[in-house]
Amino acid sequence: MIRRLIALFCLLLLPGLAAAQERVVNVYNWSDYIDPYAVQRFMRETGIRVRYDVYDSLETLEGKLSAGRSGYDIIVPTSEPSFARLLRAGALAPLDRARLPNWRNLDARLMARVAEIDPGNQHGAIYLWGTVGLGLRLDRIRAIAPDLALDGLDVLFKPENAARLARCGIMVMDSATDVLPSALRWAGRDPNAHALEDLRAAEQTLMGIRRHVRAIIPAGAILDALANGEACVALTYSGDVIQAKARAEEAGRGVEIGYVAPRQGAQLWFDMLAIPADAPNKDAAHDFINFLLRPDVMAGITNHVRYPNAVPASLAAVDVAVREDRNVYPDEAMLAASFVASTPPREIERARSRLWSRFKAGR
Ligand code: N2P
Repeated sequence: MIRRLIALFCLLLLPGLAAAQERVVNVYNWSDYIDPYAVQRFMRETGIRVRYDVYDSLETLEGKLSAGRSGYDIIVPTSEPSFARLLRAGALAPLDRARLPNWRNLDARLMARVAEIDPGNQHGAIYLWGTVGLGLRLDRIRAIAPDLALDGLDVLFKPENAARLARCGIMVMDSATDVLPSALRWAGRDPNAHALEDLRAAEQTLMGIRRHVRAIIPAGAILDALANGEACVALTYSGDVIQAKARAEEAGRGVEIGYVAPRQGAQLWFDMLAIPADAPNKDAAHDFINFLLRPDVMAGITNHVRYPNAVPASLAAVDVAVREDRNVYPDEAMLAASFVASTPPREIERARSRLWSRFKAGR
């Protein structure tokens, strides 16, 4: 009898106790930006439950964070402008290195690049990085415009090219932050210039092709559109194109996708693992970051999402085809030609977002 009572007691009480002690980490990351197996493994190995939400533009991430109390423990902002801006606003927690033994796996040269905005790398570790460029549906473009040189942003931004390719689907990711620098560079301007005259040049570039653009949509939707053949030319993030290429190959319906990094020099970006200052589960967040910085885990992520990481020891376990793909890991010449976005002052940011609204509306 007593034993049965104890059993009943345990049955009623233990789940409650377990729930009270359950550890959780709330992750807010880009869409299509992790190996699902890594998340499963983390949960299995640590017993920490991962609640996972996604965004697909810096505008969305910053909007969520600037309202405060996002409830997230991990966010993945691009070093500039978003990470820099959040840091300046006091919205990021300093990282406790004592809880991050795998920090030593990080590439010191890459981390030095982001130390310019985060002295001593106190608030963030590079997760993945990449470029902004064009996803092209090669089979259709070859049929429509066999003579077209597919080596840079001319394919999209030269109005006569856009006109030729319009009927097979031109798309641009919906992000002023990650599109304007490439438009400025193509227009022969400093990609980080923000005099009114420069913004006007960027606007002219975008408006010049506007009527040929079928969709200005979130990067995640562009990935899908490339993979299923609906997009023919799309300005978006490198690894998203390479993921779309892999998906299209798998589907085996003859959709052939290629990535082109702008010949004039591509926008290069670094996405940072960071913890919001008001994160409710900072311990679990540190455990999650430390787990991601393991070479075997990082290799699985790069293999899955086709973005380079900042853990050199992971390379040995990265598939040769991914490691040797210059669209994933740019070579020295591509890196030398590339540029990194800076953080525009607030009033310029407003002018840029008004410009973007006009581009979206087409007037
Ligand atoms: C992932 C998007 C890559 C992040 N789908 C761009 N910083």
